[in-house]
Amino acid sequence: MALTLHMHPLASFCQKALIALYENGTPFEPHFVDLGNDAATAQFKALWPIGRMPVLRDDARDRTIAESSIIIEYLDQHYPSANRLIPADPDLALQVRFGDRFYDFYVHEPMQKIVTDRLRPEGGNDPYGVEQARALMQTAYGMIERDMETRTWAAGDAFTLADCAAAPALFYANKVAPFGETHPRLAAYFDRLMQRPSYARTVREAEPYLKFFPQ
Ligand SMILES: N[C@@H](CCC(=O)N[C@@H](CS)C(=O)NCC(=O)O)C(=O)O
Repeated sequence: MALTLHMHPLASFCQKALIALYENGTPFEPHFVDLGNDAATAQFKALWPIGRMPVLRDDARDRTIAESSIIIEYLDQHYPSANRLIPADPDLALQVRFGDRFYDFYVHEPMQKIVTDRLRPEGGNDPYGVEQARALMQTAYGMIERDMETRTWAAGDAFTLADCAAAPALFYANKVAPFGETHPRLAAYFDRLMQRPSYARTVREAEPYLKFFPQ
């Protein structure tokens, strides 16, 4: 198998890459990384010293690709399929890349801040940072609510890279800052994401591990 995805099914940024792979039925080997295991962590860091998942290894082209957005761009360039996740039209592509950045920076990262704060050792919490993250996420929710008045997917009528970014970000954001009661159009968009076969499969595969999510 040419492509190996170093990942964990529970990890939200890994889910983002998985959605892209499943959208296009791209053959790949999943390699689970257990960051709780020192040997596995050392092996992973030999591949990508930053130590954050996902990482795609392409043996056929002898390339190691990190960062979920770049992995999806790479797949779109070198393993393209029917569902292009980045449109050919440059203006549309810019809109899609903007959506990807928006969900990563203003939903996904604040969600991670809230979740990882729960895992910090006693005395190491950052309540002010968490409060800021919550405020940022609420602003993002409001913007999505407004955008979803006229859109089916994050960047328009087609499912794209921006939706790959949105789905896991919103899945976990909804657990730490639920939006179902307050943002109906965002909630309807999230339902569409949950019903998308590529994401439904990703969530199914994460289910055995969801008990490890810090509630
Ligand atoms: N910007 C990176 C973020 C990757 C990331 O934060 N991955 C998390 C899992 S969702 C991780 O590996 N965390 C482990 C750690 O921080 O030690 C991307 O888009 O791939």
